[in-house]
Amino acid sequence: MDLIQKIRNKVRLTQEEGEALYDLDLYTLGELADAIRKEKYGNKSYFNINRHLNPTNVCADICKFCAYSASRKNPNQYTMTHEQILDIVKNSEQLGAKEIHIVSAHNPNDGVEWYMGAFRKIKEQFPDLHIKAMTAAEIDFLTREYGISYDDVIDLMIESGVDSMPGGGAEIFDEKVREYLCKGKVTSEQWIEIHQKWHERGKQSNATMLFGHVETRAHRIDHMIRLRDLQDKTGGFNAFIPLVYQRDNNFLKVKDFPSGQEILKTYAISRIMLDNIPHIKAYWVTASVNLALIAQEFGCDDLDGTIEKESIQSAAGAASSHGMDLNDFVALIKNSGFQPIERDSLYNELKAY
Ligand code: V47
Repeated sequence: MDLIQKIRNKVRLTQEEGEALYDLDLYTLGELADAIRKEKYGNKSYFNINRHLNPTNVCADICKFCAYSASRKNPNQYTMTHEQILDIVKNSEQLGAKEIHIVSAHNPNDGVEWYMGAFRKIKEQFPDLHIKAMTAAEIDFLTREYGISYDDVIDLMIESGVDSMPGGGAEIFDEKVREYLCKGKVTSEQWIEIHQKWHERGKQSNATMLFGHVETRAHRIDHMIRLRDLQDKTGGFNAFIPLVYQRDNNFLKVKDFPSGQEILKTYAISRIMLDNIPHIKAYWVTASVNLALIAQEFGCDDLDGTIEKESIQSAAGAASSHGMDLNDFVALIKNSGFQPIERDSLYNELKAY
């Protein structure tokens, strides 16, 4: 059976076949991915009303691609107090946010309680708000810094009100590339182990892949297959989010950035390879809004959310520091031919626009 026939017949693809997908032309790939997307979701395009909150940029780890953490390129350190965090959350909740997505740098100064206390206080004051917080990289950092186990941190997160985990810190799983990008941070095996533990507690999470820097296409396929293997065991991933590398203000030297075509191919291939992860997210922050809207026709069914403010990718050049107006977002999705569906963080449908 040839590759295209296999995809139409829903036969699972191998590493070699995944790599060969990149040799197909963009429109063929788009059609194949779009057919899968349409069968699952028809014309629906999901988003949520959320707020990204990044409470500290003080980081004990050094990732070459990161422009967010305080360093000699970004000397402006900050760490929010719980009161400052609560003020932001209160304001976002009043503006309609249903999810608060909290990702911090790996701050060695404030202890586990600074992280957990913030979650507890948010949950006490805003019990209906979904807290998506703590990447596997942050969890690993806390265990290294404070000598506690993954299980302990995960149990503390649940006790403190964290509802789901974001997909950050995955970067690229290939060990050599990972060592070059972010030596010393959570390893690929550990990232997988942490998500497995989280899923085993009946909880859901997302998974990202940072691409468009020094990795090869084969590394991307390998990354997807490692996630697919875990998903076979646990079923706990909601969404896969290919993050397009943003190039400004960091320490990674990259010559060739991916073209729009390469980005769209990667979205479509994600949809085809990840036959067991329900949602593929075109994260408009790193793809650009225009390309994210087109990505809806290349296998993506989710655009993340209105975000309100974002500090990690915008530090590296993304135009996301002030999020997106809800009415504009809805109009853009509609005008691109899709039906905007506001969802909650676990993909229950809340409102069709
Ligand atoms: O893991 C850092 C990435 C991630 C850069 O789970 C960069 O729904 C591009 O994980 N260029 C954090 N990316 C953000 C994240 C995320 C975003 C949206 C939705 C979800 C979700 C998760 O940001 C990090 C890292 O891979 N990042 N620097 C950069 N220069």
